[in-house]
Amino acid sequence: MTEEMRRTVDPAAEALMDKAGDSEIGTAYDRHVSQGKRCTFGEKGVCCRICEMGPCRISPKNPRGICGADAATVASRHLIRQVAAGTAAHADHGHDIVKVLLMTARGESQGYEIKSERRLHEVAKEWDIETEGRTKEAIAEELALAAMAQFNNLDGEIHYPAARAPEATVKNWRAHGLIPVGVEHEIVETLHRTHEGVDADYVNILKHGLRTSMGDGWAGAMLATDIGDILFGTPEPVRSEVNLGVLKQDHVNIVVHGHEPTLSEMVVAASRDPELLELAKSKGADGILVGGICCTANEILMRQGAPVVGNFLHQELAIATGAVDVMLVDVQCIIPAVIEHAGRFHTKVITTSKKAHIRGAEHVQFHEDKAFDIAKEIVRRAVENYPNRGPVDIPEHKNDLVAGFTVANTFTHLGGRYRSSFRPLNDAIISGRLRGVAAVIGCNTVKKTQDDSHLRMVKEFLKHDVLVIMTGCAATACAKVGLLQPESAREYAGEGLQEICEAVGIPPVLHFGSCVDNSRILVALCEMIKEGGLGEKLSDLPIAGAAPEAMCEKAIAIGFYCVTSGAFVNYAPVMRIEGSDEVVKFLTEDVEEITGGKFSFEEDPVKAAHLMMEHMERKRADLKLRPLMYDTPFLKQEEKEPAAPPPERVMVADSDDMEAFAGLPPSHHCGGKQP
Ligand code: NFS
Repeated sequence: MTEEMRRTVDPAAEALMDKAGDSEIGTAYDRHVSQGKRCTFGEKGVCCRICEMGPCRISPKNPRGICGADAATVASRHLIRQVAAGTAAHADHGHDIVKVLLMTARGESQGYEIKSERRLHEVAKEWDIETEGRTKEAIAEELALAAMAQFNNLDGEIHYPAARAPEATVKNWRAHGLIPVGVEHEIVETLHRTHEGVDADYVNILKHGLRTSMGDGWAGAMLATDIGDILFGTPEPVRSEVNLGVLKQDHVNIVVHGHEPTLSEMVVAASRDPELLELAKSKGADGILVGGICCTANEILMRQGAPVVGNFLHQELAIATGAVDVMLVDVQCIIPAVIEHAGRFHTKVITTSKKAHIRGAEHVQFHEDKAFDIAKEIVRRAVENYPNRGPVDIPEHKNDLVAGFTVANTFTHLGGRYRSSFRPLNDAIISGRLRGVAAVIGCNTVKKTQDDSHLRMVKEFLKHDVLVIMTGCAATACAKVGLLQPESAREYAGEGLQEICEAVGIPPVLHFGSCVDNSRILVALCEMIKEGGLGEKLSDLPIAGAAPEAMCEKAIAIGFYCVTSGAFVNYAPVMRIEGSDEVVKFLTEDVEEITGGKFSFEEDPVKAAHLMMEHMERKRADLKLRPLMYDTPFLKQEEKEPAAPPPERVMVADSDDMEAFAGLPPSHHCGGKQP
């Protein structure tokens, strides 16, 4: 089968795609093409690689593996291993930030301080930590130790679910045993349960996946956000710029790429060091620019207003500008191919984490007790590399954006009152001005046209009076076309949403930060229930979530904890589960009985938006809310949708091994397109 697909809708990316592709390694899209058609068993989640007697390939002809495991057992085991890996990534990130707080409280770190004492006090109170008459260091030390224990607790419950979620939701979680005892315990148990010869009941396996993912959203990620806010300051709305055009020809350009704010915050500070600025001048540069790629970009954007160079699929393209003097990476979403691209230009790739070396990169080991010195050393290497640049090719494209929204600041300034309250949001939903809220999050993937699904889905929501909250690469995609500016409400939003945006002074698309900041969205939902009028459980809310261009295991874990928290989540491309009807049915139907949330796997972003809005309508009806003030009926699933944008590139995939899989239904009710 030949699949034609345009690679990107971003003109800046388009401008560099061929230049980056014209190399031995090519771009991720080129490598996607040369990988050809993937093994259908792997793609559908029924290639079992758990034990050494296999691998076993489950099909209608061979419905059992050597051990007797069926398709549901195989697919669910592999899936929850992915959930565990995604949870581990966010947990390890959270753990490292907690460690910096502990070291800072004890005076053992370098360059860090407790920037938000207010947030420290707020969080400490939630943890029943005495604040009266104590130094911020003493409070921070106690909080850090309590937070640290969340990771390796062996009994009880992680702290945040009961502390923050509505009572009725907590009761339901407890009834189904869905609150982790500790983050690491559930990850370890996932690996044990899915080991050869242990858990073989797909329902029991998937329920453990739900529980494990809670250690991400309601512990690892939530701690990363809270402790990050304490250490680096709570974000406030901030203006900045986005896309490859933010790189500057006459500046030293440092691109920070990865996830953890601990190093990138220091690099931003070091880039302002007078001695280094002087050195840059002596090399002929007008200044030092620090821009970000991937979620680290969102961290320094939210708190420092640093420009965003791009999202996941921009990492190779940024190097192809020839203007990146150092690409500094820590952990996650860093593709090893950047090394080959850097080799064609003067760019130095510097790895900094003991967990993430890449052969061919320079390695500067990061240590929290020497953080500022290390950051300065890295900035110095960038400055010294500036004179080595060859021809530079920076696309002109960039756009303005507003970011920095949080639970505390989004609805603070309404009606002259300066206190955080979700009343305006709840009233807007109850009165029918807003249909609901959609969280659109997650990655870019070569299986989709870069940014296209994010943009089409979000525009569909705006048109139909749905307020959109975004994080991660999804937020960057929408920022690139100007959707994160207040002015975009006039162009894209329905009347009701426009009224809200004008009254509150917010864009129709709110940037809530990096992927760990999806925890801010969970807390916002809790606040909506607390505010009253929208039900008792998180699953009562007329809200939905989506990851329309999902790529990594973290996105699977996020999807899982959102569904466990009661949300309807559209996840595309479909997870590797289609080899088992039972697993698909559990995730798209049966799980709703347990958590109130469920998945859909619709590939078309506009149709997916319709499914999500249908869900909001059902919740509105259950809550007996007024009809929408400005009714803008959306097309139903079965109605014809406008065609996708015209194909420009040819992506080839053959279907040779489809026959080997003959007998399995080609497409399940999850709407996934089959190879
Ligand atoms: Ni999150 Fe995937 Fe990566 Fe961030 Fe971007 S790809 S799930 S958005 S950078 S983690």
